[in-house]
Amino acid sequence: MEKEFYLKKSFATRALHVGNEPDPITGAISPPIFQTSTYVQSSPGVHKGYEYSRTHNPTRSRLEECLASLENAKHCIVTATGMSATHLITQIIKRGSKVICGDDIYGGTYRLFTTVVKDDFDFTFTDTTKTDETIAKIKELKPALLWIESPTNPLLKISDIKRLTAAAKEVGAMSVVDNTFMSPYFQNPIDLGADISYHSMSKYINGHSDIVAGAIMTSNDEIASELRRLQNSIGPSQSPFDSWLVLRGVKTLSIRMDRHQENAFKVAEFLEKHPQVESVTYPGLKSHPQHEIAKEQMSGFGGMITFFIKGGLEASRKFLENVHLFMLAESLGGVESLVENPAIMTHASIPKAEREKIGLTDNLIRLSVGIENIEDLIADLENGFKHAK
Ligand code: P1T
Repeated sequence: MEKEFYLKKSFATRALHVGNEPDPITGAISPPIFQTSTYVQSSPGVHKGYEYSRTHNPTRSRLEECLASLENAKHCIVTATGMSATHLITQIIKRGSKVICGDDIYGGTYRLFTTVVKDDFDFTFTDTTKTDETIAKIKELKPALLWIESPTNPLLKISDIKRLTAAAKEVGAMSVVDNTFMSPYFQNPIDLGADISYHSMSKYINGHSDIVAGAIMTSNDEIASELRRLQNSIGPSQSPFDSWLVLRGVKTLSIRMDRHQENAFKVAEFLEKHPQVESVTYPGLKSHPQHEIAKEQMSGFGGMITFFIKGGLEASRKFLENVHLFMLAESLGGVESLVENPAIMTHASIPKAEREKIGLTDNLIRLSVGIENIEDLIADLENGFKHAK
């Protein structure tokens, strides 16, 4: 069947079929893994479009096609990790430029921006949920790059992507939305005006906690070709086997996201009523401060929840030691439920004073709600609370 046939189908069908066309040589339903570093040429410079796997690999190309279609984008560049994708994006920005970035972001992104490329750019971290204030800053500073996470990791703050990316466009800034928490199933930032939708694919897109990977989607030809040039020059390319694993994992993205969300709603409602919980944050709850924007720009609310446990760090530690289905580990977005303490684990690279300024305190617990049976999950949380009294 022609590629065009699959590209016109709905999300769940595209996730399964785009890039997954049967192998033209053998008819294999599961696409081959081109585990090769190089490609034979019939004469110097005469080849079939592939020269070296840092630059291109047919298995990776299939994945890139699939992911571009899921984000309604023209292009996708897949990288070895989410962080290497972030670094690649910074490399297309002119040195000395200003960058406006959300003040609640993944700890590794903060570390990259504040310790690795800190002398290359002039960073301003700000609460991008304050739309008017942020637009005023964009107008005043005229940055080259606007970097938003929405929802944020870990506080699940939601920014108005349409208004902020429109303001960025007006001053000629490139806008990037880290869409890791929603996946392309629940949010499409490019449709909302962003130049780039960025993903750590180590999370929902792959969904099985067995690889690390990143993806950059864009419909801007210039940005895509510059990113490809830099990908080839710097070399953060994904291995063929990992590309194949993601191509397999993404097939079930829609049903996984539906179940993550269904379970997360029930867990959030359970936590909201729990006497040992100070407060709970889930974009689907009416109590979420940006619930209205969430409803407008997302088609679902995802599987991530954060809550503040009563009793400080000690209660948090006891809770975390006594949940078992929710495994205590960094990362998120896999089929299995995970739990962690961001202040000690994923966001430890942010100085304590900075963390506390944005409300990321030691009693904050982050849940990545998996697709297990919901009664089992709630019983597991109950057991944690029982020990945290
Ligand atoms: O881990 P890596 O694939 O390199 O992706 C980095 C990254 C980027 N953006 C967001 C929103 C992320 O959550 C991450 C990785 N986050 C974790 C490992 C974590 O536990 O939060």
